[in-house]
Amino acid sequence: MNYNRKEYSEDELISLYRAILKPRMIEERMLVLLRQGKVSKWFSGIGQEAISVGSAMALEQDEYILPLHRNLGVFTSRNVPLDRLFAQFQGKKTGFTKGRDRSFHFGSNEHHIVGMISHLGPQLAVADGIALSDLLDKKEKVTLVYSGDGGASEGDFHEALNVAAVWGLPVIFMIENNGYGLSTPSNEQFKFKQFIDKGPAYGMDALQIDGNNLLEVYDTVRQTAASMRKNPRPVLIEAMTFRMRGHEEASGTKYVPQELFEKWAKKDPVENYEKFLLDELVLTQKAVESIREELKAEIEEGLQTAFATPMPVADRQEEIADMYKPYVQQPVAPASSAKTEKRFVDAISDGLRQSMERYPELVLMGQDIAEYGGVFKITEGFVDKFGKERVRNTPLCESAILGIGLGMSVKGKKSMVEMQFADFVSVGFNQIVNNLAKSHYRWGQHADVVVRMPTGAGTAAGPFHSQSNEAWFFHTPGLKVVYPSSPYDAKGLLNAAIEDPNPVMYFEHKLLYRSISQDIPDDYYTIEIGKAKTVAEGEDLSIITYGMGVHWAKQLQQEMPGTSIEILDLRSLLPWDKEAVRNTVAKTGRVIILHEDTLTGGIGGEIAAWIGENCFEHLDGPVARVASLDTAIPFAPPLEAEFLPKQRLREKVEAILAY
Ligand SMILES: Cc1ncc(C[n+]2csc(CCOP(=O)(O)OP(=O)(O)O)c2C)c(N)n1
Repeated sequence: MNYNRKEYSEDELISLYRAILKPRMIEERMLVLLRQGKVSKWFSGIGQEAISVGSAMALEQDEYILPLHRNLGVFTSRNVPLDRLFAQFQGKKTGFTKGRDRSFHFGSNEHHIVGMISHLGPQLAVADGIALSDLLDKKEKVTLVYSGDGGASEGDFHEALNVAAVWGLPVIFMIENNGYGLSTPSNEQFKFKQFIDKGPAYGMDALQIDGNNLLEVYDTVRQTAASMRKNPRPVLIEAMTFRMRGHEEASGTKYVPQELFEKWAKKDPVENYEKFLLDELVLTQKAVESIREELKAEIEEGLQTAFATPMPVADRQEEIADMYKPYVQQPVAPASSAKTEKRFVDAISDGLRQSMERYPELVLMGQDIAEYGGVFKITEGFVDKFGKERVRNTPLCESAILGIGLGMSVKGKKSMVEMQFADFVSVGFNQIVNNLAKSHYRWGQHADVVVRMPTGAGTAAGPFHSQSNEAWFFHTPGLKVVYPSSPYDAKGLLNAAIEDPNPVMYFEHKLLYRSISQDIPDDYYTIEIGKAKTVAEGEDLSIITYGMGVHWAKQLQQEMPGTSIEILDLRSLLPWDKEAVRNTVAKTGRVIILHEDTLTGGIGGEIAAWIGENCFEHLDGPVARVASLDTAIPFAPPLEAEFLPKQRLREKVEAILAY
């Protein structure tokens, strides 16, 4: 192996040696512990350490790194204390996730590391978000993120690289090409020859390096990062390497030809570097021994501390509370009584504009939201007022943009991501339910992201522009879900959602945009998330609903003047207002839960179950649900009308009243 020491001092060369030896020695110890049954799972990076170590050592300490499952060397190079690292591997509370996630699935802002989720690819866009924040704040920083050759097949890889290229984000995409994704060799994973061919296709520079040559990795990343700080842009680096052990220790290596091990053993990154330093007389055998002794003592001490720490004791309250960043909303009242009549769509726009004024750190991202103003014109004129940096047109990369939102939260920013239609959130689903929703619980990093979604049917827009998909998110702890039904609530809840540091899914019904209007305060105000509103008082029966359901219920109320119907608008679905539900059930004793979403697995099921469990003594009849048919949403208006629950509401009301 050819090492070029260039102008690097002996101290630098030796510190690199210590840095690469440490993860190797930890791993060797881990393999012993694994055989003894003291560690449950281990993803080995043996043979690939030069990439983690060389690249991590090349960056400035406060530049973020987003490692994967073979990047132990990133954590050790950033001097993560070994007792905490081992406690993390053992599920101890003194680790980085309070025992809630395993192995390398954690981040530490103190060390400027954001760890992976199991899905691999989502990590890449989070790096984009961190880099975007730095770019907006004019900090001359780079962000480094890793991908395996297998993980690079995921759509997330394409989206993250594409957005980074279009937005000129200073991200180093380090591809560790070790020839296998679990047991699948490269030729069954992708057809192209090498990853550097992909860089120019995205419009970014790409370099290929010997990933086993510590100095080559270090020097390349140093130089690349220096140039990127001055001239922000993404760069793809393909590091050629080999995984000397199985995918994880239990899975074996039978599928890998023996010759490959023999070939790559000769290129061992630790042994070769050590030999180089000995040959160059930078190190003596004695110095090697003493460094090894020192590291061994550090590792043993860390292990002892971690093993001596007891397993966590579950505290139910803490477990539930930690799903969210602690935050007590203080509802803001409008500063004056001035009001103007606004349509639903204008109320949303008004709230968004005032939140932009209030939070300079808020960035809007969505397709066609800049000069074009969004397909529903909610951000019309925003570019002139706030500039293109804060009102960002995005490529059709929903998943990446949501991941970017998380990355921006790491840097203390707020983001609002507009889905062009709620239906399209499905392509960003993973980022929402696995990354944004779970991040605070896992390692204490909140996701300060609002996802706005034009939702609902009634416009003859067919199966993919009409869906009600709030139940997908209702079922996901860590998210908040709000769904206003009036211009007043739309503005107040949007402001509240943006203020809240947690991820909030904000549903806005398209059919309401231009069909309803109301006098609403001109000033900024917020409405408490989690509080329902009684929109009509009644005695005979309660309709618990939200969104368009509120309007259907109101219409029915007018059509049945002899019946006293109470209408409770939930407004927030997660959390939902159990107290208000209890009160209305206690008052009328007869309940219908109405929603536009399809019946099975809808929110009505949960609320009905809760009422059955908690308000049984108040009930004078069965808890009924009225919802859309369990089908996709049809296009033709007569079919759509049959799909929607509106026409079935009266019949159900009469049945429950007659019970
Ligand atoms: C979305 C998803 N699919 C599958 C897996 C299972 N899995 C974990 S690692 C891995 C192989 C990854 O290969 P590569 O990206 O080349 O990284 P390497 O393990 O070689 O370092 C697979 C299939 C996963 N974690 N996430």
